Amino acid sequence: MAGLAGVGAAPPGAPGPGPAVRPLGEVVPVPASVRPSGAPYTITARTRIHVDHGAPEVRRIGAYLASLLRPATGYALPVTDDGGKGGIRLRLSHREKALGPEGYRLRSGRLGVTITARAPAGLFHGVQTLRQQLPAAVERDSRQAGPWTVAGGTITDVPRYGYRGAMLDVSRHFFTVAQVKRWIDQLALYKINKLHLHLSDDQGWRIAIDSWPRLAAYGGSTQVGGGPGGHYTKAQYREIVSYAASRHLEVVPEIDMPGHTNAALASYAELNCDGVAPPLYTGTAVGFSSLCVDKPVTYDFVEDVIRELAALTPGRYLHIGGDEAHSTSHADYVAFMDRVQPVVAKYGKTVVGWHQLTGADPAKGALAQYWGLDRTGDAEKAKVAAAARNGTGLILSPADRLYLDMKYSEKTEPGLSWAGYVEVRRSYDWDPAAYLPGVPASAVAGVEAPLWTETVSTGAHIDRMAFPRLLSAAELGWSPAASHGWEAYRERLAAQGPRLAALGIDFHRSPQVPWRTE
Ligand code: TNX
Repeated sequence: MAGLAGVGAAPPGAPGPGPAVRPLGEVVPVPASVRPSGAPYTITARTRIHVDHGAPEVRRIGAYLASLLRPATGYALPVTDDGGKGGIRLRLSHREKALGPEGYRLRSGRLGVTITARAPAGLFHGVQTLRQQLPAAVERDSRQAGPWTVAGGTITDVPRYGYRGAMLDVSRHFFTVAQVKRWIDQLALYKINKLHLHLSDDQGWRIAIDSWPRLAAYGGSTQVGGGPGGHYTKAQYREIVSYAASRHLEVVPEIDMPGHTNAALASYAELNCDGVAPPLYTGTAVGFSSLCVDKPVTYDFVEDVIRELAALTPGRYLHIGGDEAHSTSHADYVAFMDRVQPVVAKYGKTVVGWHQLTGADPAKGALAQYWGLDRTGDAEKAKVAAAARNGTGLILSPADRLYLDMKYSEKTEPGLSWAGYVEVRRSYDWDPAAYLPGVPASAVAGVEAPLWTETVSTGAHIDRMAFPRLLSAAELGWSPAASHGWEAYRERLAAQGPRLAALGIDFHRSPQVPWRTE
């Protein structure tokens, strides 16, 4: 990429007024086009944030930007729509068709920085780029020394894929609303736009369902290892959804079925084929539970859950799981999916399922989430590819690339290793468009990095497992294929180290990355 060679860089260790100016485009994910030119812009005590007149979404993004910059700069940074030149400007322009729903242009020069987008999400992503152009100290929550300088030039940026997701499994271990909000803020910094929440599994049911109250009250009362578990009330869940929306993320809720359902089966005896409720489960085995595919009550249950969840979901997708249904016969699995997918459509949502769904008949418009490995057999890959050629979109989450719960190496904790060890280079160095043979590029909706939590039980664990591998998923999902290259990536990643540290994220200091200090 042009222009990354040390714009304004001071010699290492040189005394100076403050941190060197970060070269334009030294951000993750790398922008589609970077043209350094002209003088830089320095944010000062007099800087104002100008937003379009009469555009509440733009004003909200302006206020969000101000709240990011105020603590460390100590500046007032008023947000204003009363005109005036210079400073930071956020503007929507419906004529900028090429920027699409998420793209933006950032122009920086002596007098100011202007971010232009066609839609609010683009402005929000442009704000993340502006943030990353500033010194890492801007992330600290107390006043720091400046200067707060942004290199001069123009970035024009649009995402490669519309689906750029991260998953949090709140079932194996429960995480609080505050922990989920922190996760959302971390995802937003890297332009992730989907938050997939794995809300139910054998070990816990985490969302209140009014028509089946024991699901959360009893089915949510424990977790892996036997802790107290927990669940979200509907009000708490709405709070998560609206916080995500404020960060331009769409929540994709998952109720995993027909397998991974012990928490539900334990809560209601009638859901079991033999009418006997099993005990709650706090281990980590998979594949032992199944809803009773022949019982009418199963479909009352499924419809009630989908109806209530759809009502909590402004987003387009509802994930119905469908993985590892080892205790369901193939015929039952197909019959179950044939009945359940239309219910999702009835409540206005689009089906997402784990890629085993391609072994049944995916509904029109459904997305299948591939979680196989490089070494997954050709027959299974071919089944997924055939579905893709038939119109099923794919979300790629190869377990030996993007599973954030895999250990980095033999020596790192926590984590599993059934898909192998996944160091940073492995998570980054592959191409979603070429990953599965026989899949048309247009069938790839995007990528997602799932964080399963059998071994992940604290906020510090989340930080260490997701960072820095989450950034691989972010860059694979956003940046153009032509920009892909490990050597340049690891330098840009290295520059994120001080930022992550300033955010209080205790990330994995991978030996593959020449981490910088600032
Ligand atoms: C496989 S991926 C699972 C999960 C586990 C995960 C652990 C998938 C759809 N199923 O149930 O938590 O591996 O890595």
